[in-house]
Amino acid sequence: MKSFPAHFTWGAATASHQIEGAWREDGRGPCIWDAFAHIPGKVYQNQNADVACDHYHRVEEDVALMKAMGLKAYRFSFSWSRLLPQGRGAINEAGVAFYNRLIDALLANNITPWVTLYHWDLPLALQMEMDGLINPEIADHFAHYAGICFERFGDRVKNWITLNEPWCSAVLGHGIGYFAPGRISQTEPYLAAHNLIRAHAKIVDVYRRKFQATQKGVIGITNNCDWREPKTDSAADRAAAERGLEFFLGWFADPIYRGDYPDSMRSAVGDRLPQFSDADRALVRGSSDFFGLNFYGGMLASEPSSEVVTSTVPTGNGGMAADQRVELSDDPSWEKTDMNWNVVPDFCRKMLGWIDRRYSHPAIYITENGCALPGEDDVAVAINDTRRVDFINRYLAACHAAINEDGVNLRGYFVWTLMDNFEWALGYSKRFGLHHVDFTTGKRTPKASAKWFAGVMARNGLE
Ligand code: PNW
Repeated sequence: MKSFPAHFTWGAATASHQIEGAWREDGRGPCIWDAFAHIPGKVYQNQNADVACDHYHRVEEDVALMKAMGLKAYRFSFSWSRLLPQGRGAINEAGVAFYNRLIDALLANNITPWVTLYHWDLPLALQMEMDGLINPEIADHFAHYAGICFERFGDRVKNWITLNEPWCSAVLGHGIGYFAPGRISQTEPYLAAHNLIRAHAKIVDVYRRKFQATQKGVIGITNNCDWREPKTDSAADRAAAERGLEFFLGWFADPIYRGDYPDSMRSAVGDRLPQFSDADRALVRGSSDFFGLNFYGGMLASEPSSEVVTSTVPTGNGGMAADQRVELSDDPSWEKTDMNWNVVPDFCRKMLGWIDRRYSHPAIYITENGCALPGEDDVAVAINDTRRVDFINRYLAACHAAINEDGVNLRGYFVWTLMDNFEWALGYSKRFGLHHVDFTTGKRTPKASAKWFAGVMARNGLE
């Protein structure tokens, strides 16, 4: 048996926009993903999250699913425009009541809530009135919204994540237009990223100054990164892999843990990369109590053989490809998920080691890991998801090795995701859930992986 440390956090994750539905009920305001999904051609088969898993009307049932599998922690996000329909101004008390019901139900069942304040569903009013994330003033609106959340929920919520995957908001939302708000630019991703980092720091500052001493919680940020493995042992390919990691994770984590963007980005991006003011730098540096990581896969990296052009499809998660100049490829022997993402558990261990070294041994939580598998529309196929069990088992074995052999301070692991849901631009066509959802009837059915993961949590280890 591979045992995990005592007090290791075991959980599952979701996000408001992907599960809640009830998009115009009880005073919820529209968000940028509502607007984006309603533009024909932006989402697979013009699907949208108007209903999604209808979690808004099924909270008690969904907490019962968690209880049935012995879930210890549940990571979910608040819909900003359900709490503040215009992003600022009046509070929607019906939205507060909804999250109170959810939080109280979790606590009544001994499930620890982990709340993400922002998982991509920016209130549409803030996009229309002030251009959303590319306006520096957005950071103050984030801080104001967060302060209301701490005030209303911080007596019971002790684990806060400011932002989910700002890389996606920057690159997919403002670089290639694949995600809301659908903008295409070589400049705006750096502005959006910069303002998100500033927003994160301002949120943490509010928490630390006004709430942390009395509420006694922790607060951090979740970033995503795919591993970059040098394709050959050449110095050029090793440098390309390192540059790839700096453009992916260093972009967001270096300012927080080291005080500025990586040098490789400064030299490649030049004037398009914003500077931190002294005041901002002071707030940003040290602004995370833990290191949240969403880990899904990786690719081989090499020095490009010719000029790199930027494409508008998210192949290989290249991100700002022309600036970073890294050629990405797959090893043909790799198994792939339904997302076409590579199944590379060894790379999870390498990623954890890289973070451990570069950022001086932080407490790390894997806040998402999981896989979409083909054929799971059919519930009979979905309930026999032995490939998902194998996937999670292998990634957890890699985590176990990182902890025990490499000394990495990994404190928890959340599966993405509790149940099949709205997978952004891919609509309902990709299923990551531990539970199958029939999107016609709303019926939830546990997959084999839910039962297997229940055992892992119960014994705090792998058999
Ligand atoms: C993460 N890409 O997102 C998110 O945090 C989840 O909301 C999402 O459902 C999950 O992973 C599975 O996709 C990503 O195309 C979505 O590069 C897409 C990409 C990266 C991350």
